[in-house]
Amino acid sequence: MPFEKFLSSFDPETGEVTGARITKRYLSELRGCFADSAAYEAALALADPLLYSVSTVDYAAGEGDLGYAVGVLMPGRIGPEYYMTKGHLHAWREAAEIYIGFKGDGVMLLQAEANGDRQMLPLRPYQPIYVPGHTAHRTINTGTVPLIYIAIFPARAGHDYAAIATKNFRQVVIEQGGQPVVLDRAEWLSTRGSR
Ligand code: PAN
Ligand code: ZN
Repeated sequence: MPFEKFLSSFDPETGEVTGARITKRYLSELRGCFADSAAYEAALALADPLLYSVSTVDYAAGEGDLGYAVGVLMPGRIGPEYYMTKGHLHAWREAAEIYIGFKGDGVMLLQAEANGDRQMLPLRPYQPIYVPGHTAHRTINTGTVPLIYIAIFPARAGHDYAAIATKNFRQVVIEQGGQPVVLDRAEWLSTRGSR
């Protein structure tokens, strides 16, 4: 059975992946991600909830190899801003990635490193999102149940969190009147500041 090890399985209802490496991210690890830093510190003073877990399956780490991860991102908000992943560029910038939603309502923010081109796209079943290389990406749960998705990437992709953490994503996704809206981060912050 030479290829048996290449069969894996996950539960799209819970995001559980048999035999996977699990990374858990708590609110305290997302300092600087949420635009409203006062709301962030106030929430963290009360509790440090689990925001998401990522189960990664890698087979080999050579050039040409692939891996995948199943993410479970909890519903919730900091102020009006929905729970999100840290977001990153790939350490190997050329590496692209494909995301597919399984369950829940979410979006992704994509932002090109070179010129700041940016867009919010829905993360849904049957609508794979291709994240090209050199593109920062962040996942956001805009719904009321855990958002479950798969990401398939070159094994060599790696994560560079620092580059986008410094510049930050230029867009924020916030709840307004029960609906998610995407706004320019700087403009939104200046509107709130002038209240
Ligand atoms: C995904 C992400 C996962 C968690 O596997 O790593 O959604 O997001 P952060 O890594 O930004 O915390 C992926 O994009 N891998 O390349
Ligand atoms: Zn990625």
